[in-house]
Amino acid sequence: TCHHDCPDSCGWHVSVHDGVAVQLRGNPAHPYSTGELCPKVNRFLDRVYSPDRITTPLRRVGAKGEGRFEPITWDDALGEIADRFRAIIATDGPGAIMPFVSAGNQGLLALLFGDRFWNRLGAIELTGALCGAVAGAGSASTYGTGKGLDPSELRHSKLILLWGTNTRLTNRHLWPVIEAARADGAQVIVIDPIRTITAESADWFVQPLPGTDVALMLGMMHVLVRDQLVDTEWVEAHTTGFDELREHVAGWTPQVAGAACGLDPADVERLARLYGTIRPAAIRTLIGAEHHEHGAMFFRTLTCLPALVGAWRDRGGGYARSVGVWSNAIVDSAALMGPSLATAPRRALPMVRLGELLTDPTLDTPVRALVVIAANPLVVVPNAELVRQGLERDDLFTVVHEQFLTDTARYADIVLPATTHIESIDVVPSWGHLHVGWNEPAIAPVGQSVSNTELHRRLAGAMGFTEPSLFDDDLTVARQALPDVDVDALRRDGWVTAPYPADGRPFGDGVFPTASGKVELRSELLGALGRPELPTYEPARESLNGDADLVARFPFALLTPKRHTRFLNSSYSHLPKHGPLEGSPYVELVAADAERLGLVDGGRARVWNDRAELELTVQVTDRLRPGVVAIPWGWWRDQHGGATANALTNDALTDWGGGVAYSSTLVAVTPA
Ligand SMILES: Nc1nc2c(c(=O)[nH]1)N[C@H]1C(S)=C(S)[C@@H](COP(=O)(O)OP(=O)(O)OC[C@H]3O[C@@H](n4cnc5c(=O)[nH]c(N)nc54)[C@H](O)[C@@H]3O)O[C@H]1N2
Ligand SMILES: Nc1nc2c(c(=O)[nH]1)N[C@H]1C(S)=C(S)[C@@H](COP(=O)(O)OP(=O)(O)OC[C@H]3O[C@@H](n4cnc5c(=O)[nH]c(N)nc54)[C@H](O)[C@@H]3O)O[C@H]1N2
Ligand code: SF4
Ligand SMILES: [Mo]
Repeated sequence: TCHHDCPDSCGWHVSVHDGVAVQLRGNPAHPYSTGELCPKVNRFLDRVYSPDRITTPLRRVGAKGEGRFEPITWDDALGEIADRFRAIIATDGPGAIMPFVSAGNQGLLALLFGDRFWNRLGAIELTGALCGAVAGAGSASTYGTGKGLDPSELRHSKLILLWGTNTRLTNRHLWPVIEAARADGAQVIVIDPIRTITAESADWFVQPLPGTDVALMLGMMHVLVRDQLVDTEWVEAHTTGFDELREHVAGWTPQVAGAACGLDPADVERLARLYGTIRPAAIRTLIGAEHHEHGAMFFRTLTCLPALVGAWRDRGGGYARSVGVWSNAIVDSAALMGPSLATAPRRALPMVRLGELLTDPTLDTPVRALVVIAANPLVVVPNAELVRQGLERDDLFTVVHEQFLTDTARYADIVLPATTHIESIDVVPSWGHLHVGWNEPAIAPVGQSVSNTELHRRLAGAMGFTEPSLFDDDLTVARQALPDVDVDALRRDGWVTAPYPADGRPFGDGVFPTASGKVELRSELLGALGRPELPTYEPARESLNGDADLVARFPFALLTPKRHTRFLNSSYSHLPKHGPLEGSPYVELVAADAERLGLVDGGRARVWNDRAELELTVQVTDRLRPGVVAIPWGWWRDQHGGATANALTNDALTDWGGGVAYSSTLVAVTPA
C-alpha cells in the first residue's frame, strides 16, 4: 500500500527477482485504485535503487549545508547521538531535544511507533501540523467531529462542489467517481483562486480571491435565507443558533459578498440557488483552503452549509474531507504511541513555528538537538530562510533519518539511512477512502538502511532504556495497533475496510457529537475560546483585503500550490526522471500585471517581501486573477539558486487548529 501523504493510498504489487525488485505496479484488485498508480510512483523503483540513496550512516565533515559527509558505522552514529543527548539532558533537560516528524511515510508504524521512544525520553512534543489539523478542527467546531462523507459517496450526488481541492492532481483516483456521477447527470462546480486542471474539467468554475471564501459562504447563506431555500424542518430539529445566524447574514447581500471575494454578485446568487435547489448536494474539500490565516473559519463556515439545506438527509449529500477519522475507529493509536512511557508532561511547542523555535534567543530553554524523520523542513516549512538560519547554528545538534541527502539533511551532523516502503512492514490508513492497507516488505533493506521503527528501537538501545515495549517487533506492533482486526487475514487480503454507515449517510439520524447534540451554527464553545460564535469573515492581515500598509508595499497575493504530477510535496524533485521533466521554479502572473510591471514571458522577476527575495523565471498565465501570483512548489533550494517558495511564505499560525497560513502571503514583484 502506497505510503505517500496522498489521499489515494493505492494498492501496490512488487515483482521481485533474486531479491531485486524488478517491477512495481498498481494492484488491480485494490478496491479504490484498481490498478492505476500515478506519474510519481510509476517510477518508484528509480527511488529505491537511485545511486543517490543514502546507504550508510554519515557524519558531517564540511560546514553545515555544504553537503560533505563521511560514512560511519551504526555503532559510532548511535554512540555519538546518545552522548550528545545525555549531555543536553544534563544541562537543559530532555525538553531541549526536538523530534520533527512529518508524513514522508504515513504508515501507522512509521509515523507513530517512534513516539514510544520520544515519550520515554521526555522530548519536545510538536503541536499542530503542516497539513490537516486545521480542516479537522474547523469542521469539529460545527459538528463535534471531523467525520464527513466517504468521498466515494459522491457517486450518488447530483451537485458536487469541489471547494479548494484540485482533485485531478491531488486525489486522482476520486475523479472517475465524479465522472460516473456526472454521467448520471451531476453538475460539478470548482471554487478555487487558480484555474487548475480540475477547474478546467468543471461545468462551472468560480474564482474568488484567495482567503475570501467565508464571505462567499455568508453571501450564499443570505440568498438561501432570503429565497426560502433553507430546509427549515431539518434545521429546526438538528441545529442550534439558526435565528442568530439568519440575522447575522442579513447584511451579507450578494453585492457585499461579491465585493469581498472579487466575484460578480450574480455568481454568488447563482451558486446559492444551485446549492439550495439541487439534491443530493455534496461539498468536497481537502487541504488547500486551510493554509490561510483564517483556515479553521473556512471549514467551520463551510460545514454550516450542508446543515442549512438539509443535505445530510440524502445519500450523496453532505460534506467530504479527509476520512482518516473513520479508520481511527479500528486503530488504537495510544497502544502504538505509548503515552504511559512518559514520566512527565512533554514540552509542547508549535510545529509550524520551527524557524522561530530554532532562532528565538528569548526561548527559556533553547532547542539543542533536532531529529528530523520523514520530513524536509527546509523546503516544506514556511518562512524557510529562518529555518535555515536555525539549522546553521553551530550549537544545534541535528540528526536526519532519510533516504536522500535533502536540503535539510545537508545541515545534519549525523544522517541515518532510511528504508523505502518496499523494505518495511507497515499498516497504511487512508484519508481518501475507507480501506486500511497492509504493506509487506518486498525486498531486504538497501545497504544499512533501517525503517522508522528499527531506528527508534536502536535509539532506545543506545540510550540504555529497558522498557520492553520500546523494542517490540513490527508484527507485534501491527497487532497492537489494530486490536480488533485479524492481522493474519489483513496480511493475506491486503486491506480491511473501516466501518461506515450502511446507508451511506454518516449523520442520517441527525445526531452530532457536539455539546448540544446538534449542528452548532452558533458555537458557545468557540465563544468561550475567544473566537466568533457565528461564522465570521475577517480578511487575513497579509491579504489583498488586509493591512493597507502591507498591501501598499507588497501588492500581490502569493499562492504556492502543488502543481506537478511528478512531485509529492518535496519528494521526487531531485530524481532525474521526475524533476527535470517539471522544468525549474517560476512565478506565474496574468498578462495585465506582467505588462504593467514591464515583465515578459520567459524573462526574470524579483519576488520579495520582508522574509526573503527570490529571482524566478516569469510565466504569463491566464489561470490566475490580476493581483494574484503563484510559485508552484516542490523543488529543493539547492537545485535552483538557493531558495524555495517557502522562503517567502507566512509562518503565522492559523486562527485555530495549529496550522500554517502559507497562502496568507503578500509579495512585491519587479523585473530582475
Ligand atoms: N501530485 C501531487 N498530489 C498530491 C500532493 C502533491 O504534492 N503532488 N500532495 C498531497 C498532500 S500532502 C495533500 S495535503 C493533498 C492536498 O490536496 P488539495 O487540498 O486538493 O490540494 P492543494 O493544492 O493543497 O489545494 C487545493 C486547491 O486549493 C486552492 N486554494 C488555495 N487557497 C484557497 C482559498 O482561499 N479558497 C479556495 N476556494 N481554494 C483555495 C489552491 O489553489 C488549490 O488549487 O494533496 C496530496 N496529493
Ligand atoms: N509553500 C507550500 N508549502 C507546503 C505545502 C504547500 O502546498 N505549499 N504543503 C504542505 C503540506 S500539505 C505538507 S503535507 C507538507 C509535506 O512536507 P513533508 O512531510 O516534509 O513531505 P516531503 O517533502 O515529501 O518530505 C518527506 C521526506 O520523507 C522522506 N521519507 C519517505 N519515506 C520515509 C521513511 O519511511 N522514513 C524516513 N525517515 N524518511 C522517509 C522522503 O525522502 C522525503 O524527503 O508540506 C507542506 N508545505
Ligand atoms: S502517491 Fe497517491 S496516487 Fe500515487 S500511488 Fe501513492 S497513493 Fe496512489
Ligand atoms: Mo499535506
